[in-house]
Amino acid sequence: MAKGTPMNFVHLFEKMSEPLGFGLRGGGGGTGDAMTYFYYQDDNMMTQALNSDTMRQTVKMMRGQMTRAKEGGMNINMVPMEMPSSMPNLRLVAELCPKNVNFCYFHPKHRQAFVVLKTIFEKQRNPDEIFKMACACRDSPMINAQLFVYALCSCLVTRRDTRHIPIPNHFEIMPDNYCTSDVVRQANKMAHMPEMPSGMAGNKMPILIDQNLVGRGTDPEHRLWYFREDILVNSHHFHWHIVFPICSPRTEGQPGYRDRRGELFYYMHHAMIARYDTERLCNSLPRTKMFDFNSLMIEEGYFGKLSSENSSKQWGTRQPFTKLSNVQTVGGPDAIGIRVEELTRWRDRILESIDIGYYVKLEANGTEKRYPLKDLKGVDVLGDIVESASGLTPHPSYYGPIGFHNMGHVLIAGSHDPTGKFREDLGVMGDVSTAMRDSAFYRWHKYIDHIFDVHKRTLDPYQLNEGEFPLVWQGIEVVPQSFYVKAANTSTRNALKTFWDTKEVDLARGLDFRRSGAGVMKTNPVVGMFTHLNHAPFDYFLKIANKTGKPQTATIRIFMAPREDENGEKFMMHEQRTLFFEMDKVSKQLQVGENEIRISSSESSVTLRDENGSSFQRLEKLFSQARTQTDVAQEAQCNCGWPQHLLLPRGTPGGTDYDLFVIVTDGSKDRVPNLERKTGCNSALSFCGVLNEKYPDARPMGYPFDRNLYTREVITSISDLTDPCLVESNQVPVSTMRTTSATLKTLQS
Ligand SMILES: [Cu+2]
Repeated sequence: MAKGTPMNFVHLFEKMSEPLGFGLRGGGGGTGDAMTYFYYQDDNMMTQALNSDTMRQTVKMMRGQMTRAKEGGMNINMVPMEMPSSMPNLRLVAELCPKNVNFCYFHPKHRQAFVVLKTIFEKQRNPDEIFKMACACRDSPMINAQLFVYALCSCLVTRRDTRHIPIPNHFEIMPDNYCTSDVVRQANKMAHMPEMPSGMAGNKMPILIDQNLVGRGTDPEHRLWYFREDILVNSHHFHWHIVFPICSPRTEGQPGYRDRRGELFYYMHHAMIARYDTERLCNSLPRTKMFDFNSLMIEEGYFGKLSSENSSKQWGTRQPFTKLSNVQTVGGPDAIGIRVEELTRWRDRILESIDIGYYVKLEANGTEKRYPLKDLKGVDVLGDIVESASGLTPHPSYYGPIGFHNMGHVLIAGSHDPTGKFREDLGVMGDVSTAMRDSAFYRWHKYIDHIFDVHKRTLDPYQLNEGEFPLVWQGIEVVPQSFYVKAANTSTRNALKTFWDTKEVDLARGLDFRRSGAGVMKTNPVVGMFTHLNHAPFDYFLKIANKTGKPQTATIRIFMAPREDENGEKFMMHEQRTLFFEMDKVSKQLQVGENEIRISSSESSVTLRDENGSSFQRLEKLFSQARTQTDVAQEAQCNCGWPQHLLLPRGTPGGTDYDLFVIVTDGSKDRVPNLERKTGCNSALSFCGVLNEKYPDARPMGYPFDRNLYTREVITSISDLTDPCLVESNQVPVSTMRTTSATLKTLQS
């Protein structure tokens, strides 16, 4: 019987442009481990799934070959593909997002297709039924392969009964969304080369994924290439959006409901902007300018050199100083029609709602009602209004049925060919896995963040001892001067080091179906190597005095921000507040008296625990070693989390000062009732929450920097309170990067 086991699901994501019956899948566990072969149980299903005679012949031939190989003693898992009990009509999906176009998550029609397909998967009764449906859809001439990946991933990570199923790295499933076209071409070539005898590196040297090549040093903006083009930054953004999809229901208790989703949209994106601005400052660049609604101009250009394997077309590019105009493409059923005027109208309504402190909701009976925005839940509703999709926004026609934020993405993504005259594809701003490569992303999100800040400024500032969330916890204090950081194997306090590092990824799992003779039996890895920023791991140390006379549970919240602005002036508190980004949040038991605390940077609440955790190879290894399916689930990650290697900003060769801030709050008040701690998904809690559970912190996200602080007497500047933390960078200049990578390559061979 067709089984929806984690391993079978993982193999569905391999070689997306190749029909399932074309060859073996998996096999990364080790020599002799079972590989998987999917076969059609009846010819009728195959006829529906594959629309060409050649494909059907190939699949039949392969099935014979695999059966003989298994009889000959080869360790092959034969997995049948069965027809689902009822097969939906997929024509609507095909019309909204045809099979061979480049799927873009923000494209209004593609998003509708995503919702339809995800709903089809969601309606299935159990994992086995989802698996059957996924097999029937995957190769269908009606289903776009990229869309399939988004919809199935999103279904698997949001359902309760599939939370044990790990999702492989998106950059391995679709490397063409993360690597330039020349890398993909080289990888394809390499996949077809014969294996060399062991000991001869020859043609299996890693392919250099050089993201630095998207621009030149003559453009100051290019200094930030290592941040924007980082593979894990972009895959984090993809995973966040599929964990919190646009079609989540608004009502608590409904399947797929995500607690405080709108607020997390604000908070996670706010943290990315604060982090990016911090990175800009240490690269001698001013903070990002927000999108200008008067000029409608995007000053920065972007030429990403990405092309889509699925559509065989380049992603759209954009000249500097491109002015936004209406995107009204003509042609196929997936044509777009949106106007700048609508964008400004929705923006005005959102800002007006914030000013008057009420939002408008369209009730089920068709009447409109006002609800307060100036309360604790306001930011959550505002997040849904701003990001928005018709199911989430309280009033689709008033605040925009496709959403203010989403619409900005499309207008920017279509700005290079707004009428479709040149049949250009959307630019990278059109999709969640590519948008962060483009400077325009930060400009647009700075505006989005500004809207939330306008709202947050309408709320009462946090005060020392009064209000709902006082800053002081009576009887508990961080011992003065006791808080510092120290890198491993050093004795210097508050001095951290960053450096360039490299990471390898397997590109073979996402390559197309032209397998070589040997490749039919087994796909050998094609290793790509990319350069990224990294830092020496470090620990936070602090002492907390508990004078309450009884043990307590504390939440320790650690934040970091740049100390000086672009002119070298020390930030005033009201400005620096928005630049603080979370470094960690941990719960600790406090005994009576003084408590010495040590927290490791590698277990940060904002980062992925293990950056290699969800590679196909790693998952296969886990499957082959695991005694039960749950073993895998406990190890598996959801890939939602900021990359650990970008936890720290780059700093400068001479060192840059940062402010590190810690606040300790009462854990008994931060605790969320009925939180189930068992989770199959070991994501970064602060940015991704716990799957299908309450967000694990009762305070507003970003506390205490999300609102103004009561500043009259005590806290005029955070830097008066803390020792600065110096981040030193011993990186080589960017111009010698290629040499560095080449040296590493030689060392490895
Ligand atoms: Cu986003």
